[in-house]
Amino acid sequence: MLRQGIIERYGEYLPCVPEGAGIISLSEGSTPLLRAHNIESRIHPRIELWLKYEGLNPSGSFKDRGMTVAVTLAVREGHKAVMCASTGNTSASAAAYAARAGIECVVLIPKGRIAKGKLAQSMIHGARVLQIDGNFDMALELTRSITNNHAIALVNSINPHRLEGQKTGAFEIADDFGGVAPDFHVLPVGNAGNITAYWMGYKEYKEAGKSKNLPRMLGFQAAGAAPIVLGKPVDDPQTFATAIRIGNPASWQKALDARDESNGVIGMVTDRQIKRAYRTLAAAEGVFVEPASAAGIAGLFKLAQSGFFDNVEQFHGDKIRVVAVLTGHGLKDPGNAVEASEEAISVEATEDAILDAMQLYHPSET
Ligand code: AN7
Repeated sequence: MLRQGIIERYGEYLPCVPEGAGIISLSEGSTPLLRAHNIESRIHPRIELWLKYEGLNPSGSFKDRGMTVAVTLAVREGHKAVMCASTGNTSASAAAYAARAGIECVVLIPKGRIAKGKLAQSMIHGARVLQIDGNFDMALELTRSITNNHAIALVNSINPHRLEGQKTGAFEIADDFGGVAPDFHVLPVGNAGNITAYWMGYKEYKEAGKSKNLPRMLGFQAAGAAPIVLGKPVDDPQTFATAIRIGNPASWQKALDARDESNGVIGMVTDRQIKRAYRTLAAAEGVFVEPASAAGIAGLFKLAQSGFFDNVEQFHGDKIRVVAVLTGHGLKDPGNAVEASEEAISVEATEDAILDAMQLYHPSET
């Protein structure tokens, strides 16, 4: 069967897309939900951990869910161009969907702070790639102003259609569990669109009678870029997880609402903690994500160590069910993967030298 895109699959919950609209889709969504047996036992004995692998979307990140809606409606409204500021993934997604729609795409990015794979995507899809000597927050400010004054559709997550599409991730999770939301929903927080959208999705699905309960939301920022945790904007945000290098999130208040309404937590994790989770996901589960996506897992380890899960209640079954959204694919950022790993070993092209270097085992001669 052909994989449906999210507008086809969940159109009845997307009233912003009118009947008969020409849908611009790359068959996004319907991503795997993987049980993480190897990691869950290291976090807490009571936890059942599931990974929502959003890196398997068409452009390699969760942004595609919102982008199919935003670009579909931009085209419907007669726009010939879309524009976004980006730490990389939004621009890659916007460039792909604009190419699909046959319209122009302009992306504004912080120079030298975009992972190589993401930059490559925007370029090969034919976007006009503009880089500034400045950070994401400045790029977003400029993009807002330009799209306000010109006939170009803004496709950052301050465009409400983006959040509408993104909320379908929550629907998929509840559907996969047979109409039950997890006890906890974990994700990294940058511009705070995703945490806002998931919370919106879970609430809507419960109101529609499609899900019995609501999760508690757990969001994590990088310690060097943690305005929501610190309670004030960060002028010069720093983290190796460049996707979430954001100092003044657009959906700040909505993220606080999601936290407070769900009795959740927004915390922060250091680059060291993110790096450890990044390697553990790849080495212990075979799941390769980009650094920002590991921030949620790092946060789970941290919360568990503080005793957070010792006394919490679970809605369903005998374990605490946790879903972590892994927002982007590891291939987005090959540079950080190489840096975080052991170096490749150069060997002479002989069997003896290779066997020597293998170390793991020396198979007996046959
Ligand atoms: C892999 O692409 O902001 O809290 O411009 O790429 O919804 O912003 C990316 C954000 C998490 C944070 N993980 O999500 C952009 C951009 C990855 C990301 C986030 C981003 P939000």
